[in-house]
Amino acid sequence: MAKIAVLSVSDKTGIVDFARDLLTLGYTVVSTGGTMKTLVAAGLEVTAVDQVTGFPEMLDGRVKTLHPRVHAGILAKREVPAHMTQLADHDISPIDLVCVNLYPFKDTIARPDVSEPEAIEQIDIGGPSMLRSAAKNYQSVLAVSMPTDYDQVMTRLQNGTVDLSFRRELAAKVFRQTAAYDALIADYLTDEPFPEKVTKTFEKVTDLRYGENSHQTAAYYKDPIAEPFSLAGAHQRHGKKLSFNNLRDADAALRIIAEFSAPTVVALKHMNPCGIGVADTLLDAWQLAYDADPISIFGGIIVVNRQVDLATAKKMHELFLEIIIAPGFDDDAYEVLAQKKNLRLLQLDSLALKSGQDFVSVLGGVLIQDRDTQTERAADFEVVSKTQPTSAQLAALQFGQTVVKHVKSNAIVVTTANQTLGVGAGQMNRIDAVEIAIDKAQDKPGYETAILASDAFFPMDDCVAYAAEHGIKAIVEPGGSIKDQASIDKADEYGIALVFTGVRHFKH
Ligand code: 93A
Repeated sequence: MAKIAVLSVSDKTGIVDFARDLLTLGYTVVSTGGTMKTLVAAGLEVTAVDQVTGFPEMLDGRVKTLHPRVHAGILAKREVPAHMTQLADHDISPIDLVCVNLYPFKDTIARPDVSEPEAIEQIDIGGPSMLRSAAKNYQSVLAVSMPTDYDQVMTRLQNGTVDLSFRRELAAKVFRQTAAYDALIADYLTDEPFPEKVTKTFEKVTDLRYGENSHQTAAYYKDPIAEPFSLAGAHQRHGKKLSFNNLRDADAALRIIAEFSAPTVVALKHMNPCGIGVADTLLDAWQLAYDADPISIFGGIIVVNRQVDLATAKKMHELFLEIIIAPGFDDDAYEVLAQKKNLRLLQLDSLALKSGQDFVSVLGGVLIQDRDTQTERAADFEVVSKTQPTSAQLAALQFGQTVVKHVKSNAIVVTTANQTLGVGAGQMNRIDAVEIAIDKAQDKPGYETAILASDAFFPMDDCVAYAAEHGIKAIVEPGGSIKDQASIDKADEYGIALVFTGVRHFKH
């Protein structure tokens, strides 16, 4: 008896060749409407599925293959005589291979104008059912669920090297795929951002050389509907493959650049900005970001929000850098930068951070929270000191406030209106962060106009006192401490400006 293959695919890529090879191997090919049309048009001999079921396709194609003649043919255990007898009693032929790819639900919901009824119509029921039946019975039935697998499946069929482990691998692929398919549908139909059970799944982008350290294996996965403004949306133009730490750093840097519209350069190391410059030209912004901390920028991750020009590229080329991310590179700038074999050049068209959720792994689970896309502007500030900030100071306070939310807590930054001068990151107490930021800043040009920004309130008046004693004239912090008054009194004692934002921006 000829072996039977059921072919029912939405994505017709490669299906004609695959079917032709199956026919050559002696298979009977059974197919559904559109797939059959494609195969017949290519001159292949195909049996319509309704000839097998004895039942017409109905309900606009909603019921095509959902029939015991199909599913019993797939699910019968060949080694169980009673199963085979029952098939024979009902004149059902066993099915040996199922090749299905599903209605394109993901592509459908990615269309901005799609209506819910249109999306619902693209929920495949019969396809996953056949695949799951085949995968459950993988010992006897080959479950082929991806066009990228056709070649390997065919080669193995031709060589007679379809072994159990390969069958099992294909079965696992099916269940992974149908699980992800259903998760996407569940997410599409869910309005609350935090449902009872999180159904989100991720797609593998690539294995990584290693994780945070060389003894840790790692891989990179992306959201199936990845945002354009994300590393998954970036195009790597040059250089070594991104590492685990590169990806995390680049992600942190992207979140910062999204805050700025004027030409900006963000230099980042170990998830914290080490230099940020904003200017009228990218070259000037580069110089500010570089001067902010010429030591830390070595081996840094750079993100800019303008096409990289030759002059800026030449400056960048003088340094060892890990990554440069930009919306584009002038041809001559690219040539200069690409001279370094390992330097990773990434192009990202969109630089707008959308709201969404961020995931953090903890032992035994994940934490999910809304992304911190809120940024306070000078208009949101409440001046609590007797001394009013000048308009120049207000601009600097706004810049510092924008930057400090991207620094690991406890975080303090000392900045001008367009340049970071000192970054105190990740300290276990706030006064240490203040001391580090001021220590790094105080010998730099521009310090005399610098302000200090804090990601969370001052628990005591020591931070204000230390800053004032070291020449800082204006400070921005959220406020909200029971000892706020002590900090306000200290500011008044020194005659400096203190403003509250009312919003804390911890970054743990
Ligand atoms: O509408 S369905 O859920 N009902 C079915 O019985 C069924 N059988 C196969 N979708 C069904 N399929 C799907 O049709 C397959 O998964 C495949 O994506 C598609 C192929 O249809 P056609 O051959 O008509 O292009």
